Amino acid sequence: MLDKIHLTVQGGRGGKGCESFYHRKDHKTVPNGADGGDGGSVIFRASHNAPGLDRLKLKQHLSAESGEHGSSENKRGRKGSDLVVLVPLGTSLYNRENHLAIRDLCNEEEEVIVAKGGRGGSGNIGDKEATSGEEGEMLEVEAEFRIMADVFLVGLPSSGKSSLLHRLTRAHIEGKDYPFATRTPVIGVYSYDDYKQILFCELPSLYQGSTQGRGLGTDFLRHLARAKLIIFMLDTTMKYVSDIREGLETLQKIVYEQDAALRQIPSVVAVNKIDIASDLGKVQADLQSSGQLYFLISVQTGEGLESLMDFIKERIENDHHV
Ligand SMILES: Nc1nc2c(ncn2[C@@H]2O[C@H](COP(=O)(O)OP(=O)(O)OP(=O)(O)O)[C@@H](O)[C@H]2O)c(=O)[nH]1
Ligand SMILES: [Mg+2]
Repeated sequence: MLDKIHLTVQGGRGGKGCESFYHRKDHKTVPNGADGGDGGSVIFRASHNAPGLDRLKLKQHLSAESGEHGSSENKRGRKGSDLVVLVPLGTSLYNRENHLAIRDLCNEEEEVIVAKGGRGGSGNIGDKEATSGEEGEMLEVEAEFRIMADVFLVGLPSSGKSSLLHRLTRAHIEGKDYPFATRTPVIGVYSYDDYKQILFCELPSLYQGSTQGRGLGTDFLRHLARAKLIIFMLDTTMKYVSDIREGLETLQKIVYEQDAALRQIPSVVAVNKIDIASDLGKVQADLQSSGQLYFLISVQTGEGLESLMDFIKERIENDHHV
């Protein structure tokens, strides 16, 4: 999935104002050229139904319709139609020239005018001078899509992220007995109390080699920017790390080195597979010395999941910063 694209967007040109005269019977000439129509604007609108940004990659130049020229006999030119570009919720737009953010489109139907159409020119009616229409705005835009989810699962290979997501959300994924099975982010919806929902997202696994581009790399961590809670997930098998502390440090180092601002996002640690732990005492001691909030769970037996979920619900329901 392509998550970042560059586009040139251009508002429509304003139509020309008309210069024309009406010859009255008394031989006087009266100006009757009308104004040109305004050019259409390019508008980006967030929609659940929008296809991915990939589709826009095919049309790198997006322009709205120009306004029609004015004509004689006071006939104004028609306004050019706006071009409405549908993008997925969670799309951020930036101006590539000055690197300023244009808007984060995070709500259904939210929209922003990115390139305004040019104003139509004046006609010579009323003895005005006839003018040509203005050019529409032209802008180089970067559109970046980041998944909108509440809770992100970030963890070691085969720690049980897919299994947890499957158990909580019945998303059509299954735990696989080989590492890095999840190659792209996966979303699942957890529904409870009849109408409440929490959106979970599993990101591909991380381990020490990820920062050197091994495994599946780290690019997908961009999606964490709008997370309300990050769950750092490990397990008791120690396949990829020598102990829990090292595992946790590895995960957090990779995530926070990618973007230091991610430290502001609340996080919690979940250590899975306690059903097969060989030394749970050591795991607990390591976690306690890390000073971080943690949960011991087994996705397989269900142990510890209720406490973890109570914590997550409480956290998400009380999250008031947008
Ligand atoms: N014993 C035990 N096995 C588990 C538990 N949870 C998951 N597993 C197994 O661990 C393996 C990996 O599980 P996944 O859910 O695919 O792990 P993941 O973190 O999504 O792994 P990748 O995305 O492939 O890196 C699977 O064979 C699961 O059946 C658990 O609580 N106990
Ligand atoms: Mg997985």
